[in-house]
Parts: sequence; structure tokens; C-alpha cells
Amino acid sequence: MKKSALQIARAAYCPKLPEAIKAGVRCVEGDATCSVADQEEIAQLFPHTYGMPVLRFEPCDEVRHCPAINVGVILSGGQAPGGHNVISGLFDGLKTLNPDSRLYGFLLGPAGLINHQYKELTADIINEYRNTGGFDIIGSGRTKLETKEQFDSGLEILRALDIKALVIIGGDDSNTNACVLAEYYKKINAGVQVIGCPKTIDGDLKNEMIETSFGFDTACKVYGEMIGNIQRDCNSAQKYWHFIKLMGRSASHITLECALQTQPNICLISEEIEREHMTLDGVVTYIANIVAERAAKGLNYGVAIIPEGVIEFIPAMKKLIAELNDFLAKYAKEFARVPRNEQIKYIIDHISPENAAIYASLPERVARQLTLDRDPHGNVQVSLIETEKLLGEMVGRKLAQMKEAGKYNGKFSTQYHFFGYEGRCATPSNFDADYCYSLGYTASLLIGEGKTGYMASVRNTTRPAAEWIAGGVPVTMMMNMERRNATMKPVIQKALVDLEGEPFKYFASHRDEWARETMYVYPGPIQYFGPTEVCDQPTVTLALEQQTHTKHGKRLD
Ligand code: FBP
Repeated sequence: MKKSALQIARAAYCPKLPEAIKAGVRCVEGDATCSVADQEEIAQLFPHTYGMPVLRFEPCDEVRHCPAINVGVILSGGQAPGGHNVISGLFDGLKTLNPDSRLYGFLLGPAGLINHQYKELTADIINEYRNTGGFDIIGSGRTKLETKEQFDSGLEILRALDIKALVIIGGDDSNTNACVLAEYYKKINAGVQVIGCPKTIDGDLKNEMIETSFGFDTACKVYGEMIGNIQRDCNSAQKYWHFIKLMGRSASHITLECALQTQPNICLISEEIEREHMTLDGVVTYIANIVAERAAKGLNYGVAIIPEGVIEFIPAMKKLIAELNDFLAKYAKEFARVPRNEQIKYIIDHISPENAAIYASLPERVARQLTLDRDPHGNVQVSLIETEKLLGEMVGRKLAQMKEAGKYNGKFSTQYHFFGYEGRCATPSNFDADYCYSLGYTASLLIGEGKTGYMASVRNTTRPAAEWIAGGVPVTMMMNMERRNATMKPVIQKALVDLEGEPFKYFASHRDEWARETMYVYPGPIQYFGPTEVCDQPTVTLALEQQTHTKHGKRLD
């Protein structure tokens, strides 16, 4: 297959490993752990995997060799840059433990395990994918691995292939299910270990022990580059307001990181909108006032970045969406018979007056999206709602009113963008290439130690890779009880943007200045070769969280 010059050069890149796990290691156990909340319930639900200690690998003189072991690997959920390096790190680690060990990849996500679709990952295959983006080595999928029937079906193929350990690379839900599977296999003495790895560009699988999920770094750097390019265009032409929606599902980590990288004029953070109980009109007014303030200085242009889940965090919209979900689930047949040109009026006439008023105020296209685009569970798929257009159009209307009242005298022309898929399969940055390889290698060490119900953890990540700390965290330690589909379930606690955290506080203390002035920063494309301060920097979020970020964006070390 034809390869680009970068692909060829990048294939030779040797990901950096923590010094501590480069040769012989010993596994050091910390104290017993407990879950972040709901300790009693979680302990009861996970009698075999609850309370295990945090693990840390330290160097030791003796290089351990284990018996050969067959291992399976699954990529679960949305793509994230670096997945191939997790698999190559796992492969290399297993071969170091014993060259006769074998690795099998289950195809297209958890469905591959359930339906017995797999392929052996040999050195030739692994070498083709080192340091590349994407999940195409075995594919990924969103099938949820959660029922006993699925677990038992999986066990059949694991036994047939003599697989003794399974690595599940996924987000919070996939790792929750990995832990349920670990518990089940331990309970029935299946002899199969289950290890998780933290993946998602959304950045919402993180806590004290998991500093970041892989893929967040590269995806944000790709979006940062694109936003920077748009800002430069915007500043050159000086005639458009660009509204840019960014992926990230419910959490605003991606949007916040991109704001920290690029200093746009406006950046919405869903978690803050919810805390402040902002209305849709409040959000629109906030944006319109900034547009008007800039226009008063002759600046009829700007850039606004918006998290994709924002609509769900505006309390009134949340209520409207909830009522629409129930209403359309109940009256789906009747609604399907209503002629298209009467559908909006039909909804307005049948929902509560409070929600009807909000619904009626929405641009027609968005009102339709709220009623038509539903997922298999009957929920509105918020990522399909063109929030950037909704806000842009509503700001346009608000500015027209302000103009009539003599409070605004400018021009408002818009351009709309949605960045998501553009970044999910990018060639991993050095950070993600190294971090992912280290996670995969660490997973092999956890397997070698006979562990199950653990997530591979690599910490101290704002320091050079040689100083990173590798180990394992019991998945139950990250769990709490949450309502899912009307029942309380044990799940890994999702990390939304912490409004008391340094990244948000830094942003909040600078945003007014960024709004008034034009202080754009242009990050440029990810650099794979060159000086370490250009190529190896972690995200600003991570640097601020770990206090290695200074005013000038330089590390303190
Ligand atoms: P994961 O949480 O599975 O990693 O997926 C992240 C994500 O990219 C979200 O940001 C986005 O909302 C969603 O996947 C899109 O899903 P799909 O790939 O099914 O369109």
C-alpha cells in the first residue's frame, strides 16, 4: 500500500517508555482502596475485585520471564489517536515476558468477542500500524458488553483460543463493563484476567490516578491548529464571526483546552452554564453583548467555540428535551402521521406551556432536529443538533433587536464549523504515541503479575516520559452509583470540567480580555520531529492541573 513520507518516517519512531519499566520490574502494592462513593453498594456488587491496592512498577535487577500466555484485545467505542500504540506496547511487553506469547484482536469492538470474530496480531501486522492514528488494525464498535449471555459467549472463544487475559481499551462505560466482566470471570473461576486502558478524546475519564485519557492530547492539538487557522483568516478578512462546535459529548474539556491553546473571543463551558442556571436567552445575550462591544470598536469579527453537549446543560433546554423524549416515545405513531408543515405547531400544542414557549422560540431547523433525530433508546442525539447554527441565528436576531433599540451598530456575518471526526484518527502526537505505548506495555506487566479488574495507569505525565510512573488502579476505586435507564448502576464516575480547577480558573480570569481584544494564538500543526519544547508538550489542561504551566506557556521544570 502506498504510504506518505510522514507515514514512512513515523513508522521508525520509538515511543518513549518510563525508565522504571524498561528492564526488570517489581510490583509494589499500596494500601487497600475503596470506591469514590457508595462504598457499601459497590463492595457488595464486586466482592472479588473490590478494595484491591493501587499498584506501582519499580525497577529491579531481576528480569522476570513468565510462561507463554495468549491475550485478547478489544478496541471499544469512538476512535482516539494512539490506539494502535496501546496494542503495539501490549504486544512488545508480552513478547518481552515470553517470546512465545500470542496476541489476538477481536474485530469491530466488543461484538467481535461475543460473535467470535478475531485475528491473530503477528509482528508483521503490528509493525504496519506502529505510531499511526485510527483503530483500523482490528476496528472498533459500540456494542455494550454487559449481559451474562455475552460474557459466557465470550468465554467460549477465549477458551477455544486458550486466552488467559483480555485487554479492553475504552472509555468510562467500556471500562465499567470490563470490571463487571473481571468480577464475573473471577467469580466463576474462568481463569481469564481482564485489564482496562483509558481511552477517549473527550477527556472525561480522569481522576487522581488516571491523569488523562489517551487521544485527548492529539485531538485537541488538531482542533487547536484548525481554530488557530480560522482565527488568522478571521483576523485577515475582518468580516465574519465564526461559530465553531467541538466534539466532547457532555464534557467541555476539549473546548476548554482549545480555548487555552488559542484564546478565542468567546468560549462556552457547559458545566458553568449549568452551575449559573443560564437560560438560552442568557447565553445568546452574553454572546450578543460581546459582538456589540467589539462592533463598537469597529471589530465586526470574532471566533466563538462551543462544546457539542451545551444544549443539555441549559436547564430549560434540558427540561424541554426530557419532555420531548417522553412525548415522542408515547405518541410516536400519531406524530408520524402529522404532515411535515404542521409538526412544529403540533408539538407546541401538545407540550407544557413553559416548554412550548422555548420550543417556539427556536429556529425551525433546530426545532425539527429536536423532534426527528433520535437514538435507539428514544433520546434526542444532541451531537446532531446544530448548536453552532442555533446560537449564531439567535444572536443575529438579538442583535437586530439591539440595533432597533440603538444599542448596536455593526455588521454580523457568520460562518459555521463542527470539528470532531477530523481529530479522532490523527497521527498521534509524541505525547499520545509515548503515553499509549506505555499504557499498553503496563497492561502487559499487569497481566504478567496475574492481576484482574485493574486499569493500566501512567502518571506524572507532565514530566519527561522517562520519569512517568507506571502501575495499575482497581477499577472499582473509580466507581459510584448512578441512575442509568431508570435503575441505579455501578459506573466509573465521569469527570466533567471542574469549575474550581486551575484550567477553568485560568480561562475565566482571561476570557474578558480575549473577548474585547484580538489576542489569538496560532498553535500550528502537530510537530513530530524537532525540539522537545515544540514536539513533546502535554496539553495546557494537564500542565495547569499539575501546575507546570506559567504565564508564558512554558514549563516550570
Ligand atoms: P467515546 O466516548 O466512545 O470515546 O467517543 C467520543 C466521541 O467522539 C464523542 O466526542 C462524540 O460525541 C461521539 O464519540 C460520536 O460518536 P460516533 O462516532 O458514534 O458518531
